[in-house]
Amino acid sequence: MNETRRSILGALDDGPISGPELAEGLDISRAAVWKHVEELRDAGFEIESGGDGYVLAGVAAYNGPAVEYGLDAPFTVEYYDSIGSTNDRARELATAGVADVAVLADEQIGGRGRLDREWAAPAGGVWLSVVSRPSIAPARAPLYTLAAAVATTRAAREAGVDARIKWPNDVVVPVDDTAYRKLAGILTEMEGETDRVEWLAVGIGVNANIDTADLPESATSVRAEAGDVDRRVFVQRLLEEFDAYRTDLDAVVPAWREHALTIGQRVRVDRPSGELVGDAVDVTDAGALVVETDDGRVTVSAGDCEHLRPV
Ligand code: BT5
Repeated sequence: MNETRRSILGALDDGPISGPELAEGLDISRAAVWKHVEELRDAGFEIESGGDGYVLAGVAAYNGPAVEYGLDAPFTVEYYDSIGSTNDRARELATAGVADVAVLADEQIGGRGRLDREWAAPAGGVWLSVVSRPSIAPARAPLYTLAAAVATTRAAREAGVDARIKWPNDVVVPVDDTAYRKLAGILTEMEGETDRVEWLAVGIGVNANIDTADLPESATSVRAEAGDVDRRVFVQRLLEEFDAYRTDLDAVVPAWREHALTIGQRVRVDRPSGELVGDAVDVTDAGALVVETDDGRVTVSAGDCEHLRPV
């Protein structure tokens, strides 16, 4: 956001404040104050002018400045009404050297899941990709995916949804003991060398204010579970939680376990090296799933996991 407009919003926080006071405080003309206020109004900030001056009555918009305003995390937000994939844009920014940017869109027309699967991303969802440049070893990178799952789960639970985590990257809502519907998915992409991550782009897709008719059959949405959510506040909470965990990676797995649906379930895991069936018993400190099989314990660091009915 433009620095002057950010300062005006800051002053309005402690408001009401008059136009002349704003002009003097920011060392700009009264006409310039008026112009900035109009632009903020156009961006969805409900600025009222009364006898005592300007007051910020609310923020109705869902866009970059609106999400940045009041956000307690160090991200700038790049917003699109429609984009191919926020992860593609995040990769571009990451390759150009940018850090701590969140790319946000109302709709994606080329949304991607893992392994180039399609991701349905109609208008009304939360489609978000966050670029970080952490100094961590690549082996710790999966913790970023788990951190995103925890952050998404927390934001969804605050919105009234019974969200749980299915290893490694799905946020789901249980239907019964073994069945679930997918609320959100996470796609982490990275660049790095053997001992150092250069950047991580964590893509988070949440079916927020969407009818389930517009989603794959196995999906659910915040709308279907709990009614529509204020996406601006939802994204802020998600980014704040994600930031808290990415800066405290040791706290990620304990928080993940708290919300995990997978531990204790009979699972089938599809790995690059073959299929595995057994009981999921734990998640390691690095985020790998520990499965008790007929042939002993196996630790799986990546794969697709399906919860099975108990035998
Ligand atoms: C994922 O892949 O779950 C990762 C999804 C990541 C999406 C975000 S949105 C922001 C960012 N930009 C992108 O382009 N992507 C990221 P995976 O585990 O492979 O699951 C994909 C499977 O989920 C598909 O094959 C469908 O079966 C199902 N699916 C597709 N769209 C869905 C949706 N909106 N809700 C629930 N399930 C969906």
